[in-house]
Amino acid sequence: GISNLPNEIVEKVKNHPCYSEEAHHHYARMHVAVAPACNIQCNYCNRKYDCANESRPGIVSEKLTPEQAAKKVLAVASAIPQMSVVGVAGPGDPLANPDKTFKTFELVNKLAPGIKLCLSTNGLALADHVDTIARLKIDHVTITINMIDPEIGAKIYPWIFYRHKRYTGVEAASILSNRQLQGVEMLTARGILCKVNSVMIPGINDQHLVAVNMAVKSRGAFLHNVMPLISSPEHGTVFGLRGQRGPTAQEVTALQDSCESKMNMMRHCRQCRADAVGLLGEDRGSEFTMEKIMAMD
Ligand code: CLF
Ligand code: SF4
Repeated sequence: GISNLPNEIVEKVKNHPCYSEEAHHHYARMHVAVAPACNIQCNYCNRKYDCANESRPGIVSEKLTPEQAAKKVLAVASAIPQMSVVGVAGPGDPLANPDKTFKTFELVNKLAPGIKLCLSTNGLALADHVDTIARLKIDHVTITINMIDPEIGAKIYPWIFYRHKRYTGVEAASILSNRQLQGVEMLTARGILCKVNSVMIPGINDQHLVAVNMAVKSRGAFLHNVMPLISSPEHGTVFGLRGQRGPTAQEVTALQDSCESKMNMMRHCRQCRADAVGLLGEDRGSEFTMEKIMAMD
């Protein structure tokens, strides 16, 4: 539970449905899909799901401008009073679209003060934006970290695009890993709550995620969320991981158990869409398309 945490942290998590297991029964979140571009390639990506950008069936998210996103936030906030958090989590990487992402948060701060802001990123560009994140009072940041060993990373990430240059293989994974861990350190040094999501990929990083858990805990991450790779033919193409199986529920639980003694583990993640609206596990996004919101005026 959250009751044994310091007061300032309890204040930050008590109505955040992902950071507090208790809160997820009562508080809702919404994602606004304002961030189409990405600066890396994950082998498991198909850009429909977030905030670990999973691969599942579904329609492509409705992409919004920051102004449309703010309008949608106001419409949802008045229809769903339990909506406490607005997240930008895709469909690409929010920090590969910094102008759109931060403009959206600025507008939400102005038009709907009191709503918590949440950001999910692969971490490559994070260190460049920590000042802006702090200035806009984005109190919750999720980084998807799947490895700390670049040899393993090379099997997950075919390339990254960093400082105007494309990198591949072990070199790419090494840059990404250094940036991710630096990002965790910079956020926690500022008192910004940092959650780490990891996608569990059997035979690739499943044994390794205990080491990832220790690395992020020692750098001050608040919560670790191990999520299963979702991979089956009916879920469509998984970029670069064709034929890769996902872990069983038992395998995920066993890994969560072996990390639990060291750090808070999130066990109620529902692997949301980049435009999800509502309580975790429910998706009311189709009630709030831009077309319907415009018709509400
Ligand atoms: Fe969204 Fe992610 Fe913020 Fe939550 S989702 S950006 S931290 S407000 Fe939550 Fe959804 Fe799991 Fe993400 S259940 S996929 S952990
Ligand atoms: Fe896809 Fe996200 Fe990976 Fe980018 S960071 S390739 S959007 S899963």
